[in-house]
Amino acid sequence: MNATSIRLGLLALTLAASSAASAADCSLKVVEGWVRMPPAAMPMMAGFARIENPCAKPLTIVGASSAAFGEVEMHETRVVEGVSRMRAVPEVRIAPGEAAVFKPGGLHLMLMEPGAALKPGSKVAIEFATKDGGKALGEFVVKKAGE
Ligand SMILES: [Cu+2]
Repeated sequence: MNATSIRLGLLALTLAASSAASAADCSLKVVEGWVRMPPAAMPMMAGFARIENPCAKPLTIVGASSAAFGEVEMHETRVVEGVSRMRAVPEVRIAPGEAAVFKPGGLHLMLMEPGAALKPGSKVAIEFATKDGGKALGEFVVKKAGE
């Protein structure tokens, strides 16, 4: 092996390392997060947010979790034959430069088994996991229903 091939080998290694780092640096951005507090104490509540994908590749949310809740699921509300129903959504794929909007009447986070009693104005953190092993943390403000 001569000196030139060693240098080329090092250059290739450096390039591979830097592209891996930039891929890991890019993750979903969670904005405008809020939790809807039900009018009466309930074992579950709903969370909403806008989740943006600023990365160059599609990202797929495969789950969410929070220390404030026993379990977090992704759900979608749909009106079927005049009746509003919701179903669990195992994955949400977001194209590069696009956003998934979790909002009342559509996609939402189902927040089960709240731990401490939540008060309007308090904040909870919810973390999203993507298929590529990435994570994104979002801040959610608790609001009263109807606000
Ligand atoms: Cu639901």
